[in-house]
Order: sequence, then structure tokens, then C-alpha cells
Amino acid sequence: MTLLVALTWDPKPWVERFRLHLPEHPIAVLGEDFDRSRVRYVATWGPKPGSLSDLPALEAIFSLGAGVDHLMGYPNLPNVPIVRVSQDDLTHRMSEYVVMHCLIHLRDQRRYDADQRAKRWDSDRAPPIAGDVRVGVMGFGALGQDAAYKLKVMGFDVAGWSRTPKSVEGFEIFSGEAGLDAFLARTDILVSLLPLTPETRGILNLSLFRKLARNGRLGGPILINAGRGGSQVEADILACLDDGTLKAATLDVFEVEPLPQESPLWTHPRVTVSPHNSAVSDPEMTARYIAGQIRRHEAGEPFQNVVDQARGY
Ligand code: NDP
Ligand code: OXD
Repeated sequence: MTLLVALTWDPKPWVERFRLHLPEHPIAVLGEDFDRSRVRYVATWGPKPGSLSDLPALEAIFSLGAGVDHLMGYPNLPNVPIVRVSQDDLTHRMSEYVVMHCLIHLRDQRRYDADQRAKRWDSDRAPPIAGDVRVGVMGFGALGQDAAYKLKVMGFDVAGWSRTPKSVEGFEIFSGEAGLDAFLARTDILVSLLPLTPETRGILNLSLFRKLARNGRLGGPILINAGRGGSQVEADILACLDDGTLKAATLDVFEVEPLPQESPLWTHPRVTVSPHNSAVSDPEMTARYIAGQIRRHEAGEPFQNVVDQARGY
């Protein structure tokens, strides 16, 4: 029985890796000829409307990333488990990104980059140390927790915010609407690793930025968003950068992707842009992970990292 690869990007490297790691399963590619009645699994990112219908033997859909917002709005989504990626390779990539950008802000590296371009030797500045800086991680799940541990190793004072109350040794964790204001009030660098759901759409907005700490050591609050662009209101980010509510923003995700050429974010002196690649899904590691999940399922064990469709993540 078949694994169908349904992608909006070049499926070739994925098909090669799936053939290697699932030799017992024929691999079909959306857009080529295949027998729909034999498709047992789909591995997908951004499937085209209609591509997941008429698959009577379907047992599971694998999202090729950690986020599943690309599937949550899909019309007539088949009623089978959706399994998302949650594995070390992707998690570690995200933590690298988060730690790197927190350190860049801590050490004011963008200013030293400008000094270098201007051949300016200004050695008089003494940055705070990590222990003086409070990082707030919004979304304290698989990615948020790993990033938080690594930030803590660097010395940052880290807290988390999640939807439901939780206790993770070594961290103060705030939760829900009730905990949000207190979480923001102790945050100098706000890192969002939230999934995009109806509750988190547009949450990174003017009213939230105004609640961030004003007494921090970095000269103003900083936003790092590597969750989803739909969670941020870009007009508010720009307005807050201009009126000093935010000192700087590092954005990996955007309301519209690719970021339109005319977006002022590209050239804003206090915005750092990356092209939604803070934690890419590596075909080799992801195919291995999905093959492992399929083997578990075929051995009668439950899938791991199944999406709760009512929650939306
Ligand atoms: P998890 O499901 O493990 O964690 C999600 C976290 O967000 C949980 O702590 C959850 O709370 C919290 N959360 C969800 N909704 C709310 C809410 N309304 N209020 C407060 N907290 C909320 O996901 P991952 O950590 O694996 O991934 C997170 C997201 O990162 C993905 O959904 C994706 O959008 C993004 N991502 C971006 C990538 C990139 O390249 N830019 C790469 C990979 C992922 P609770 O613990 O209570 O459930
Ligand atoms: C993901 C992503 O969700 O790359 O994995 O955005």
C-alpha cells in the first residue's frame, strides 16, 4: 500500500528519502498517475484543495512540518489522525535560531556590524550580561522548552507562557489570558513559538507590545517571532518600532510569504528578516521520523505527536 507525497515544492528529494526509508511501501507523487484506492498514508505540506479526497484506504496524514495550520483550514479534511513533525533535528535548528538572535540583541551585534561597515572603532560600550535580560517564550511546547533550556544555559532569565498551566522545573510558566499580562511585564525579549490558531491569530499586536517591560537593560523590548506570521500584526510592529514601544524585531515568519518586495520590513534598520527557515524540515530526518511512525502504527502502537484538531495544533 502506498504513501502519497503531496507537496507544493519539488517532491524529488522527499520521494528519494521515503523510498530509502520505507522500501516496503510504494511511493506515489501527487500530479503523477497512481491508484487512489491504494493510498494508506499521505505526507504533505500545503495540499491543494481536492488532493486529499477520494482516498478510501487512508489511515493517517503526516504534516511535513511541526505546524499544521496549513491543514486546519483544508476543506473536507479526511477524518484520520494528523501526525506532525516533532523531532530533535527540527527542534535543535529552532533553538539555534532563537539563541543566536537573543545573543545578537544582547550583544548589540547589529550596531557592531554597522560600525564595521563605517570603519568605526567604538569600544566604550559595555553590554549587559545574559543574566540581566529576561526572555519570555510564548508557546512553551516542544520548541519553546528546548529553546528555553538552551537560553538558560547561556544565563538568560527565562519564563514561558502556554495555553494550559504546566510545571517545568527551573522555569516560571504563566498560562492563558490570566497569566499573560504578568508574563509580558517581566519580558525584555519576547520570543514567539506559538502555533497559528484562531486564538493566536494577530496576538502580537500593539496592545500586547505596550505591556512588555519598560525597565529592561536592552533599552526597549525586542520581538523575535519564529512561530507563524499570522500571529503578528506587521503594521503594529512597524508603528511600535517607530514610536519606541519596541526597540527591534527579528522575524522569520510573515503575514504574507514570501515577504512582498514592497514591505517596509525588508529595509527597516531595526528589523532582521529571515525567510521562514529558522527550522527547516530536513528530508532525510523527516522521512526517517515518518517511517518510524508508520512502523509503530503497523506494529499496533499509537502514532506519536497526533494533532488535536479541536485545539488546532
Ligand atoms: P507544540 O504543540 O509542542 O507547542 C505549542 C505551544 O504553544 C504549547 O505550549 C501550547 O500550550 C502553546 N499554545 C498554543 N495555543 C496557545 C494559546 N492560545 N495561548 C497560549 N499558548 C498557546 O508545538 P511546537 O513547539 O512543536 O511548534 C510550535 C510552532 O512553531 C508550530 O506550530 C509552528 O507554527 C512553528 N514552527 C515554525 C518553524 C519555522 O521555521 N519558522 C519551524 C517549526 C515550527 P499548551 O502547552 O498548553 O498546549
Ligand atoms: C514548520 C515550519 O511548521 O517549517 O515546521 O514552519
